[in-house]
Amino acid sequence: MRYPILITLVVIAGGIVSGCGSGNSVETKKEFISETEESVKFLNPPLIKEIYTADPSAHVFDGDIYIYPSHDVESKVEEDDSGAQYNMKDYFVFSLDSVNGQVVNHGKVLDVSDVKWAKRQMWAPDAAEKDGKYYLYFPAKDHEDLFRLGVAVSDDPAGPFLPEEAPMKGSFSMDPSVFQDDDGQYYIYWGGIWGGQLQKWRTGEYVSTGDSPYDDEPEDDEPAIAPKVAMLSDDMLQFNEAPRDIVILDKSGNPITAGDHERRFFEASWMHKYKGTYYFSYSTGDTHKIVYATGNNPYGPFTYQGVILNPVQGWTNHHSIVEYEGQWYIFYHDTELSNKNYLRNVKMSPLRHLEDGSIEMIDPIKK
Ligand code: FUB
Repeated sequence: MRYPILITLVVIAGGIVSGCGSGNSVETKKEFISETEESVKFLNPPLIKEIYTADPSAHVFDGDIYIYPSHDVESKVEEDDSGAQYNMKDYFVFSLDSVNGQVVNHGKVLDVSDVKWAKRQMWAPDAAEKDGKYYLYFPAKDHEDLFRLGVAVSDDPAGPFLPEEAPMKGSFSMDPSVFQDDDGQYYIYWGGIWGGQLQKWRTGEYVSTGDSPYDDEPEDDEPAIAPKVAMLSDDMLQFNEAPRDIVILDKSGNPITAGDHERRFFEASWMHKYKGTYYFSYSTGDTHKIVYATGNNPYGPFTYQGVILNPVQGWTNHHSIVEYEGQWYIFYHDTELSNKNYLRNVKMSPLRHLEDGSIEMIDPIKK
């Protein structure tokens, strides 16, 4: 397959649409690479080529690496500020039995038509294992067009997954990810601003003062919107407590502010633990980076540390971090195969924790 050979540095001042919004009414001007130039070399090749995949959540189950991605499709839905063009309808599961092994496609494991409460937009999922059962956590818009979090259950990491009748009680927004601490307790992290609707839940209820996803954000000098965390119930199907805010601080101990687009939380929460430290990583959205903050417990607060993954090709950046046979890896996506923001492909790369506890920054594009 051949792709247009040009590089386009797109200024986000209007009309460029992300997974979770567009820049239409946003003042910030940031560049991202939307198409491939001949001189550009990608650090890693796509793992999956037969369908478009994004937002890869990777886990090691039964000694194999399982990948739970979004399944991007061309859906003819018009692009809008809330990311309607990310109109995914189902989930597929993939696995590898070694790092350079063949990727096995286990096929479709859940379809939106099987989920009573869900209407559209099956965005970034994650999975967890407990006592031999596997749980797929996924966001979708309900029949009132509000994002909720759902759970589906299987006896096999490769699915298929049977969805619960209703979304998780009290759930809202999107991008769930589940972390198991060393004591066996599970925590769910989630949220995403703009098209992910998190800014409209600031009071604990859905309050929308306008149709734009950019309404309802704090002022630039106020603390940024916080991602959420809750302990999971023993049966893995519900929150075991009221959602808590994750506070992200700068190194002086001040909350990262809403106007600090280089560092504030946008979407794509992920938690991993290394040598007793909790690493909370996330996407900065309109500045296109995966960054991280560290803390000494699963709830935080977390102190901002730096960039893990520089911008990929395409608007969205979304990742997971997993240890496999003593080596850490980051799974992420870009748009190498399609040159379209909403048709992405999953990749993986080794990730290194340095002696001082920091993470070595990865540049996914070699210029
Ligand atoms: O795939 C749809 C959305 O795009 C995800 O939920 C976001 O994290 C972004 O990658």
